[in-house]
Amino acid sequence: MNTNLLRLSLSLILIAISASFALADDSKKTTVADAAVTKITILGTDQMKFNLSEIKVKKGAKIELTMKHDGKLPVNVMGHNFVLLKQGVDLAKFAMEAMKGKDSGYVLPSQIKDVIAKTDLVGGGASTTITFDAPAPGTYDFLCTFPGHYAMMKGKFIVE
Ligand SMILES: [Cu+2]
Repeated sequence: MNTNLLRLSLSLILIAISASFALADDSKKTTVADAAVTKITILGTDQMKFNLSEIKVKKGAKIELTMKHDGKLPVNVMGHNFVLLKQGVDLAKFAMEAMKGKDSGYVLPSQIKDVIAKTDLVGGGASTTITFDAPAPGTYDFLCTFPGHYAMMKGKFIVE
């Protein structure tokens, strides 16, 4: 191995070690792991809309996604969730089938195989957070599966 390269990697390791000590002293308790987490907040409204139609993340990202219902209507009237589908899954077909899943947050147990990540259903004022690993680079569909919402509440989740 090239000696200069070796020296360079050794100094990088030392820098990384000192950095983690520095962070450990931080009263805000920031950790190296947290810094690598991509935090996303998506809002759902009483007007049956998401505030985002596109979400972009880097490949390999650890994602912490918060689904927040920014409205006032109760969950049984205007519930929202965030469901990220695997590639090749037909969004409309999935949504039609999901309508039968009232008792399981409008995603049937048999549909879990088509899902990368999903949140619980939330009503006005509530929020819920999930964590998951970014899937392979590509474009994915996300939607809200509350009956009738998918036509308005859907978007693209892009891993770069
Ligand atoms: Cu919805």
